[in-house]
Amino acid sequence: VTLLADLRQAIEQGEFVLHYQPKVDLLTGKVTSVEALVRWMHPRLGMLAPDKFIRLAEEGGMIAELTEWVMRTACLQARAWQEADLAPVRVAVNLSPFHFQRQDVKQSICAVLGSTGLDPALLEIEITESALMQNDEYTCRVLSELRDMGITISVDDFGTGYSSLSYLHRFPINTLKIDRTFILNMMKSSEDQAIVTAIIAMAKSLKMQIVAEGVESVDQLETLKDQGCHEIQGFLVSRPVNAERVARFFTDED
Ligand code: G
Ligand code: G
Ligand code: NA
Ligand code: MN
Repeated sequence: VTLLADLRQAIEQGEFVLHYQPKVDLLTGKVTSVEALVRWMHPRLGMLAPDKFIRLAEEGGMIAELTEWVMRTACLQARAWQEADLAPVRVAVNLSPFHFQRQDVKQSICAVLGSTGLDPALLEIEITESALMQNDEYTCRVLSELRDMGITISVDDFGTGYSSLSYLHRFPINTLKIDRTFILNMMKSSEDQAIVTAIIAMAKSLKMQIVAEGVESVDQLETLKDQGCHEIQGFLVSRPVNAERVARFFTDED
């Protein structure tokens, strides 16, 4: 059988788990949000990363179902953390552009919030810069409605698309996440360093929060802090880990 047939079954049988990666505020050291990253526990192939099956789910017309599972699981987890009296932390879910372009995307998000009872202020959605540009009027309207509900809107992999300043400011965006390729190259390439500096300055002038992805070293952290970057995410803080382990980053102990 093909992986596509397996995936159909996996969705019915719930063979997925979520790992979470924290985003940390550089001034306070506190976790602001955790990004939910899906993994497929394949019965024969073991744990598969999303690059092995998200495209397949998109092409096979299963992405909405998979995303609904991800949202529901992430929202239930965020509620559980909230009820455990941990410091409030948002959960961030990646939305595929295929899913986002559906007419019922807002309804599906509302349905998940309704059934899980999560405060919308504790939900964040991440959409890629390239997804923003597709069908921009529809995208802008849906994002505005979601933001009016109190949901946080983040733009993922920023810097890899081609949005201009004038374009970006029309969208109700809270946060830009600088793509990790720029962070990776920043210490050895002055061009990449210049791009990071420019993105931070631009985000600040647009009153957006800025997150650097893929931060692996203290040198990167220090440079980003000097430039006024607000938050970091990456292996330096933590790899994506299960719900229990990520909660250690926002318990008040020690
Ligand atoms: O850690 P990692 O290998 O999980 O993530 C690889 C890529 O898969 C990232 O670009 C991430 O945004 C994407 N991804 C992870 N989880 C999801 C998900 O639930 N939905 C979608 N659409 N993409 C995801
Ligand atoms: O595109 P998205 O930003 O959602 O991608 C998240 C992906 O990046 C996941 O595959 C995650 O495991 C990976 N990732 C997260 N932090 C780091 C890091 O510090 N270094 C590297 N190389 N990859 C990272
Ligand atoms: Na992401
Ligand atoms: Mn990203």
